[in-house]
Amino acid sequence: MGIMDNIRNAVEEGKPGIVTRLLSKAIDSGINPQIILKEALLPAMRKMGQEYKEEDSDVARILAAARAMKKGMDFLEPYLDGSYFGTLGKVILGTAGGDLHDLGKNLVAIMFRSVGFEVIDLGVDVSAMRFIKAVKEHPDVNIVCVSSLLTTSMPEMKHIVHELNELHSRKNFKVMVGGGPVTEAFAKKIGADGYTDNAASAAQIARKFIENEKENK
Ligand code: B12
Repeated sequence: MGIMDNIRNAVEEGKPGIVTRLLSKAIDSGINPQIILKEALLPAMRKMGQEYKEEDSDVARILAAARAMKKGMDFLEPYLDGSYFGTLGKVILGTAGGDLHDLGKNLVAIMFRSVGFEVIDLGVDVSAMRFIKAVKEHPDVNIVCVSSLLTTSMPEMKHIVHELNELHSRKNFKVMVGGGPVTEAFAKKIGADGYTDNAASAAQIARKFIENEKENK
């Protein structure tokens, strides 16, 4: 097995120490950090996103893998070409008020960063007021993303999107929503522009939004 497989396995098995040691070895042996990201960390992430949606998934295992993934990204990020980050646009992201689930949101952040967005992560349990404040602080924001994993935080998601839709600057950015109980129909109903059920396609849709905007200018 090659070093890429080993990195992938160490992430999936939730071993942050081994992940950083292997990443350091890969960098030292001259492998392009972009390749490491695409061939080791992102496939591991994709697998996490799919596998851990199963209802009987083991929470301890999910948390360990997510921690190892985060350690790996933190280690790799300084080696990735700085000019690559934040060139596509700016994203504000958070989990809706009352909801503390952040693994899916964190994967969404990683995917957005990996395609070239700058991501401002507001964290979990984010109120409509904080979303609005962040949008005002970043008038150049292109996309606002709201995550919800609980049926009980979906009304809060609705409220957040409603408040965002009231802003004068609303035409300048898109709103995307996602997370376990969220559906395309719900997204439409509450007035969001986009929904997907996984982080990889979320980043692709976001990229399309930006490309379409540039074409229309
Ligand atoms: C891990 C977990 C936890 C962890 C969270 C740790 C953390 N740091 O996030 C802990 C143990 C803390 C937890 C707590 C609770 N949990 Co919980 N939890 C889960 C579990 C097992 C996995 C969720 C997860 O992380 N999945 C992995 C990620 C990668 O998937 P994801 O979040 O769906 O994200 C993907 C997509 O949805 C999408 N996506 C996500 N966000 C966004 C946003 C945008 C904009 C887009 C486009 C896409 C997108 O991309 C992601 C990657 O592909 C689920 C069950 C399950 N299998 O889903 C229950 C689950 C979500 N929890 C549940 C519950 C009830 C709770 C608690 C209330 C339990 C309790 N009684 O204490 C508390 C709530 C605490 C709170 N206030 O938030 C229920 C929710 C039921 C419901 N319908 O509301 C579930 C479904 C379990 C169940 N079957 O009952 N939980």
